[in-house]
Amino acid sequence: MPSAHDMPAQSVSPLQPLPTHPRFVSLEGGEGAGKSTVLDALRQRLQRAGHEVVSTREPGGTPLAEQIRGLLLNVAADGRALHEKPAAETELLLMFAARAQHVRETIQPALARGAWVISDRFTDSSYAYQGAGRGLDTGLIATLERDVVGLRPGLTVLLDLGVAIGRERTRGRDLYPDRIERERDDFFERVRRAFLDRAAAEPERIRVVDASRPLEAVVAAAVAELERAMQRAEAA
Ligand code: Z5A
Repeated sequence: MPSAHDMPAQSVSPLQPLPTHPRFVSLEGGEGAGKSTVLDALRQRLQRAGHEVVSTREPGGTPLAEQIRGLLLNVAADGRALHEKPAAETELLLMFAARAQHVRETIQPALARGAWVISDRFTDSSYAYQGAGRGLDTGLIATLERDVVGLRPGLTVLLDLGVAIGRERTRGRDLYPDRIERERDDFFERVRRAFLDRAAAEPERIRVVDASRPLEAVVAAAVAELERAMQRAEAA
């Protein structure tokens, strides 16, 4: 009988079904799409209905994961790099190291006690940025997702926005953009395409909201998606 080492590596499809949780919501999209404002509106809608809500973000969401976020994104006060550029694989593994901690320390305990969790980004971002953006193998990302995370949100609101509009909205916000924001437009075009492809493959979970509209319209569309998710969670 062949040992595990003799066997071909198992390929995991990035679109394979994983368990979803009805009270777990993620927000995805490019920069300037309005995730911060939408997250706040979703949190308020849930709180009005009497729910406990944990709002969190990735990379981050625990003290250790926030430190990893700093390693991944921060630049020095004068805009210079703090260390050598991480290899794409390093970047991916640090994203998943932060996520492993986030899931175990923040997300799972909150879901277990009956709270709703809203996360500004989750694993779909790794497929989009490290997979499509950096060109890493999506089979590897799927393996990490299955073995390290093992959970998908019940609802992902994808705030879809053209790259140029996103840049325009965030222009002048930070003196120095973070390490990933410094990428070129073709990187962000690939990221956007990957998010839309994932939404087309999982239309029930990933709901696309046109984020080029006025903020009130974007918020209203996202809240409508949340209300459907609240009904599903009641029925579950
Ligand atoms: N990343 C990764 O590579 N892999 C991963 O697995 C994960 C993350 C989890 C950090 O994310 C980076 O990590 C991110 C992906 C990578 N890098 N990039 N680029 P982040 O979420 O912290 O960074 P971000 O996406 O760049 O955040 P953002 O630019 O702050 O986006 P936002 O929260 O969607 O934008 P906002 O702050 O709500 O809005 C920005 C401005 O636009 C603000 O002035 C708003 O008033 C304005 N705005 C927003 N919506 C509208 C509308 N509809 N009309 C007019 N003005 C608007």
